[in-house]
Amino acid sequence: MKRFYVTTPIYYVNSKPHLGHVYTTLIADTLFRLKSQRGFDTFFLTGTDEHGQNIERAAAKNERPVKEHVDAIVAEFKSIFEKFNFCYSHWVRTTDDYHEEGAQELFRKVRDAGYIYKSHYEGWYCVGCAEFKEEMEAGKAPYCELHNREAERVSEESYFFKLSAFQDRLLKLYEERPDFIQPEVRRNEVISFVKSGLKDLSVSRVSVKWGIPLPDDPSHTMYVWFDALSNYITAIGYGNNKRSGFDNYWPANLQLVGKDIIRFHTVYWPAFLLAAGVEPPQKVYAHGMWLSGGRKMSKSLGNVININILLKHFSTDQIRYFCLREMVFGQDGDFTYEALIERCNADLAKGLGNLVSRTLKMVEKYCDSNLPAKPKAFLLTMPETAWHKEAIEVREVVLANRARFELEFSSYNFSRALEAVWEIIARVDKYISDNAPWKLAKDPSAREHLETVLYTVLEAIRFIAVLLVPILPDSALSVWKQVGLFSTPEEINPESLVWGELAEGITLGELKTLFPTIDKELTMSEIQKEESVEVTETTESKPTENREFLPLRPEITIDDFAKIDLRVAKVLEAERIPKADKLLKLIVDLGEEKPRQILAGIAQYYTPEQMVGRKIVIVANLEPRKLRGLESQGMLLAASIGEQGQPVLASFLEEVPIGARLK
Ligand code: ME8
Repeated sequence: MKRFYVTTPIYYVNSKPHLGHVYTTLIADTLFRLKSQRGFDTFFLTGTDEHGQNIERAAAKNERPVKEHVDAIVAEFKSIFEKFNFCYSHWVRTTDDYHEEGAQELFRKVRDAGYIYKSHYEGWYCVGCAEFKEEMEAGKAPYCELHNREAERVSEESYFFKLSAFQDRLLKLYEERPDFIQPEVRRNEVISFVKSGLKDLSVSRVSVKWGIPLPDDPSHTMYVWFDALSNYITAIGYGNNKRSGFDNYWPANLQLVGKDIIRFHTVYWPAFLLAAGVEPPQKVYAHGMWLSGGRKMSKSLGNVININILLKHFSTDQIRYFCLREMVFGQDGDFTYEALIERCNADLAKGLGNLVSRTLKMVEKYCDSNLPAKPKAFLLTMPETAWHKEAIEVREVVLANRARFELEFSSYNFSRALEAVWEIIARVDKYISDNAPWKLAKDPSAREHLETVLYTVLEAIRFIAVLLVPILPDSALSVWKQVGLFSTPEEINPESLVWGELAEGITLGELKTLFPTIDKELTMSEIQKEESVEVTETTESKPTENREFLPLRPEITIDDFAKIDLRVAKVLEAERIPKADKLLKLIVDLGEEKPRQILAGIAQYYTPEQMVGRKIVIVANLEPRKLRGLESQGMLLAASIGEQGQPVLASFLEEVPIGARLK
């Protein structure tokens, strides 16, 4: 029996679940359902990443014990995933006993193979990324653009993993298995990263307490990524006897991740496995990111799509459809409620929903709610009439698009796979309009023609339900029941679905509206109101959430302060910098002879349009420095707030002239 093991990343429990987390999980869920339907022995793993400094700090900020904090967030994740009816086979938590045992065993195997040594780590670490950062300039803290803060100095004893010994082996792996990393663009990025040289990796911390102790040296905790990545095998019994399935399911067929964490999954992860003598997974697919208003959806920016608001207005099937149809898998996509409503109305209500409802109403009316028998058209070797011929032609369109659907899905082209189904819907709609069953019903001599049309359309609908059930599980089942069919569509393998086997003498089930048409204006105004309440609530609760007070820096004299020249400047131009997602290039007027160029790590929080014309405060006498080959002649001031250090620009309530000095 063929098997299919699919995993999602395990999500950090330092913030609530949002659409991004739901997205990866719904793709895994769809693939899991699709493969199960096709007879595979399937396993679907998701879960939570619960260790590390970041989580330790998030708990401290909420003033509760770490375990209590992680349990509460895990419960939130689970309740959202339950609402989506995700049918994961197992939920792994890195705080589970078996996982700790298994992760320690993996570490032991890597160490026994000679790839771990003890040394001293002297360098920089970004807690937000859980990543060690390269020093760009001697003695200066590297700046993390993603978290808008400087990395922290770490100087401690540490165990190292000999990542440098794996450069050639990894490159060989990428070459021998070209589809190990998908899509191609990510594969190329990873190859050039590895070619540029790999340094040994610090894989333990003494200063972090919330983690898995190292085997034989519990004064160290395991590096969070070593701990987290091992979940994919500990959850199926590697290194422990509380779980099982490793021999059957490993190597995983597909590990789904967002492109933000590709390097951990395609460089560190296979290197750890190779070191321990375990085969790497078959494929790592890194999908794109949902953006909101052109910017990466992020909790600190406040532009995440709130799942509760989303679920209040849309069914899980509508959301699943939109996510798979709208975003070209692998690329970034912009999420807007307007686009979601449009898709729901055009494709689901007017498209699929209308086809099913008009067809079933005709069966109700013209056939007394009984499905017509298999027509002659499908029994003849040569069609006798033009309408026989047309019925056969519709069948061919259905069969061809079933094949296209399978092909596109197997290449992860979800959007195109859905287009194939909607091509069937369009063809069948046209078939109905051209043959006008409502006219045929008035003419008793046209009975065979009428039943041929209805049967053909019902067969097409049966095929559509079977194809769509992994994507729209509730709606496909509803169609099935409304038609009056037995069992469920998910029990039917589309590959063995035979045209013309629609059982005879079936009576329709109860008819229901599949997808109501959404009133765009009304829904948008409701959503906007709910979002503004949500924003106020989050902002109002900020002071309690944000109680952390960073220690003051050492005292300075007024003369020290007087050395800093702070000035008001006006932004004349602003633009994004290609290949630097986080930076904006600003041209600012300080009242000097010539405007200055400033590079600021705010692109994820402010658009160029928002910046132009705005007055800001800059450190005007800061030594210029180069970023991405461009000179930055000053630094703008912003408050750094929230977990991610979101910048909020310093500004004035009263009018201030350009060039004014702050003191
Ligand atoms: O990185 N669009 O956890 P995490 C699409 N614990 N997908 C998104 C998204 C967005 N805007 N935002 C998040 C971690 N995701 C680690 C993983 S695995 C051993 C450890 C999805 O909570 C996407 O899958 O930050 C991304 O890779 C993941 O959530 C990051 O989740």
